[in-house]
Amino acid sequence: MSKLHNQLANCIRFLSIDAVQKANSGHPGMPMGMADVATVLFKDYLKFNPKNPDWLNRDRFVLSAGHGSMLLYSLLYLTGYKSVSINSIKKFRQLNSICAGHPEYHPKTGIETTTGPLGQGIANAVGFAIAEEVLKKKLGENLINHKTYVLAGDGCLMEGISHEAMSLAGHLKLKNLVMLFDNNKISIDGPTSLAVSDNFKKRFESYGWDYILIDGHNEKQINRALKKVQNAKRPTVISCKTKIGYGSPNKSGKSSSHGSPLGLDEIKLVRKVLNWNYKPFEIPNKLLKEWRKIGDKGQFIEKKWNKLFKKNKKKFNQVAKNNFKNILDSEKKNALKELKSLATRKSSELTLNALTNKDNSLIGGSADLAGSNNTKTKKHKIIEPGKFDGNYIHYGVREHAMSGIMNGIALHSNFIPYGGTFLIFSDYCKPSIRLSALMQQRVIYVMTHDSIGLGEDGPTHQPIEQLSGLRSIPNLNVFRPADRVETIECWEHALKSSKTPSILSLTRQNLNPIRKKYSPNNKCSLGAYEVLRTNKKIKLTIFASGSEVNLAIETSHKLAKEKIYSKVVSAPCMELFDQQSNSYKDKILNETKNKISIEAGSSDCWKKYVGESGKAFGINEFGKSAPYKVIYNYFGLTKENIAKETKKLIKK
Ligand SMILES: Cc1ncc(C[n+]2csc(CCOP(=O)(O)OP(=O)(O)O)c2C)c(N)n1
Ligand SMILES: [Mg+2]
Repeated sequence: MSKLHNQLANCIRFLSIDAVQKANSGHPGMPMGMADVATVLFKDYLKFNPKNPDWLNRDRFVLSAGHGSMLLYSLLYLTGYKSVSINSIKKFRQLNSICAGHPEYHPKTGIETTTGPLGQGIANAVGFAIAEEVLKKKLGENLINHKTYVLAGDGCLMEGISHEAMSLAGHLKLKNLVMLFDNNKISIDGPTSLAVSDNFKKRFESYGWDYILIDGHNEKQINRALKKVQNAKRPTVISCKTKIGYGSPNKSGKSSSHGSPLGLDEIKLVRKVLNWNYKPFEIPNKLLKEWRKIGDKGQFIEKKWNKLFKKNKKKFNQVAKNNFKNILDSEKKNALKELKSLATRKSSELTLNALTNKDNSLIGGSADLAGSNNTKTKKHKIIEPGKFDGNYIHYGVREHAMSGIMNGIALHSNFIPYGGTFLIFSDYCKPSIRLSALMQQRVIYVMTHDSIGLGEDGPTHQPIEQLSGLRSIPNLNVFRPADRVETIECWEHALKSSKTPSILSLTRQNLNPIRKKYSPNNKCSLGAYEVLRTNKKIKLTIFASGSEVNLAIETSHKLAKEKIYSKVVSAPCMELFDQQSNSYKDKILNETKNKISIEAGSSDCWKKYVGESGKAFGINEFGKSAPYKVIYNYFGLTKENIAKETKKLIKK
């Protein structure tokens, strides 16, 4: 091993050790163990330009083992990214430092994605690799030809999402995807042998990946492996045998170096062992210069690329151009011409049919429920193994990976991914949905069969607490449209929300149209709005969403016969309603003292609108297997029962 290599790698090691020590928390073991691999990757292979972190054709480096965040921050500082200064490293894990406990995505920083929940980064990387191939088909191989590297540890590979994501990546033959597996055989509880006896070679080869086993501290072996993957035909795992906490005489190879400061005495010993005679946070000029030279190379590569890009910029802008608003406005007019009873999943399909066009940036898919989620239209072209001239992904029964992959696709460039499953299986997507929201990514989740209205499949498939759980995730819009026009409007809002992911909660069963007159305004963007009143003067407000808006209307008419007048408020998106002006909210919420809500799911989240004196009609137990009208009846979600209960409430 060359002396220079060792010294460059030690820069990463000591920045990591010192930052964790100063913060008095963090994970030194992984950066110490993977410093050699990262040094060779950044020095000789990774194509990146710290002066323009978001350069379109850069190689993506994803730190799936997000606890080793100091590895990434050290590399960003050393190679000259403006985002990370030595001062920010000194503020590792302190309020508002870019060097947060785990990497948090911010544009133009070199932090490509938010990681920490183990395994997510692997799915993100698969998304990056898919997006790269699809964009390459649109712009040409001269322009788009980058790799995606993902650093994953034992923990990432124990997570189920790693299986889902790697299996799909192998199937699709994502040859530009490279995993650097930190094979140190240690996790928090101790040696991985406590819980794992997988044969990694067989595991990965069965997915269709190439597998290369190397000593992760041997510069030559690292180099040889990285050289080889440049011409790979399939995704590759480079399994790097490393020592966690490399260089620490008492803690290396042990879980004690995983997640706590080494301690001042031990750090002294590491400095001795690795022959590092510098103060904490000191990177000698000579080495900093070497690292900056590595970072500077990218400028020239990008400059050359830019010349080519300029000639093709028109093509790129074409891909980025989305004419959604006009398309959806005509769609609304079409819907009003037809006015028939439709499931909102079908309305969503009709909307997608209008939107789908190979030149725009939508990439659709579903987790083996294309026909049920109505996510695939006749116009879609399927993305197949090695063939990326398409815009639809069969994700297979892999909801979690689908969601993590969509995050990667959204992060990559200007693609807008959407993917379908049943709303009940949003639970299988939840960790990635949360990250879409945290990272402010425009990912659209098409979740159908959104209540007991799915009928016979029964309680295992009938969402109860899902809507209210999803609504409690910050920066996530949960849409539950009531008819075709609302479905179009919710799609429109989701597409234009460039910093917020959306859930479209859609029905299996048919719904009668509610919006029958054209309005150029997107009323769903208000979150909640009046759809009916039975008199000018009213004494009841009925809130409802999705399939229950029809029920609310029937109930309102029934009560009107008994001279109890009311208005019905369709509330397709609580989050958007909550953001409206106080005067608008006041008008909707406070016209009457008596308020009820109807939604076929947990009722708690409606209490903020109906108040203590109101009543939220919903379902707070598991569903039933039966034809859906029977189930609605069983749970008292009928106009007769709701009218009866409401009269009692008004009398009080
Ligand atoms: C989904 C998830 N579960 C649990 C954790 C807590 N956790 C953080 S690191 C870790 C062990 C990881 O082991 P490994 O990937 O081998 O990392 P190493 O100790 O080698 O650095 C665990 C369980 C987490 N971050 N994410
Ligand atoms: Mg490990």
